[in-house]
Amino acid sequence: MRYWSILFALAAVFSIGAFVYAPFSPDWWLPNSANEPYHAVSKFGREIDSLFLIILWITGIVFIGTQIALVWVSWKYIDKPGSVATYFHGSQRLEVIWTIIPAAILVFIALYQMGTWAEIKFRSSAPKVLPLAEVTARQFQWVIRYAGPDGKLHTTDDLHLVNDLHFVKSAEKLEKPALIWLQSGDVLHSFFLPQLRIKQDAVPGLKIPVWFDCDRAGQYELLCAELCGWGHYKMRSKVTVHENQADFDEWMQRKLSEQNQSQIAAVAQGGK
Ligand SMILES: [Cu+2]
Repeated sequence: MRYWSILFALAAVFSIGAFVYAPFSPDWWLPNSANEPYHAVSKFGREIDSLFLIILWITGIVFIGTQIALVWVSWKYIDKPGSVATYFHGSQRLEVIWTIIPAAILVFIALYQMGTWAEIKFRSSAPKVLPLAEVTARQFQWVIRYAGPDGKLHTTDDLHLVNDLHFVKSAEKLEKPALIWLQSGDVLHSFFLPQLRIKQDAVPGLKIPVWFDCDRAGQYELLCAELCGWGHYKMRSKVTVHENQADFDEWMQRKLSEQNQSQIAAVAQGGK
């Protein structure tokens, strides 16, 4: 019955519509921040998004072609009384063609993304700056140890915070991306900054450099993207991107004096 091929065509039209709409409305399917719904707020983010979009275009075109072919076949080869099916043993030429084309597309994507991958992941591309902080993932929080005013980690002026990541926005060509060292205190976790398109596993026994940039000051999110136990969801944390270094330093001073006071209080209570 043609009724079925029409119903099938409707499903195809709706899904093709979703594909056609997606590239024009990235806010609909990419995790962008509220103050910038249409664009990624980091240089790395924009590069990752352009890779997403290329893959979306390729899969979209193939998908639309396949849907049109399916609808056409189900319309044309409708069951008619008296018609007899013919059987054949497949076509080696077709098999070769539809193996080579996807293989060529995969090779193209692999080569095309190499520059972005190298820039975001190769250790040799890590910014030559002192690390902002050491981030330790554990069930179920991010323990963040900031280098403090002397800029060095593991000294007495370090600032210890939980689930609260701060760094300075990167100005055009002036400032380098922020660098952290990522490690895990127990199981596998994954350091995920969705609005900045950064994701890196925290692996027990390894210290991994992670660098990221953001060109809009504001509030963002840090999540754990690796199911690490019952409290996995609790690892949702705040990210604050400061407008400039002075702003960041002022915040750091405030937090340090809070930390010193709580230490003094702890010592005084312990002494009684
Ligand atoms: Cu986790």
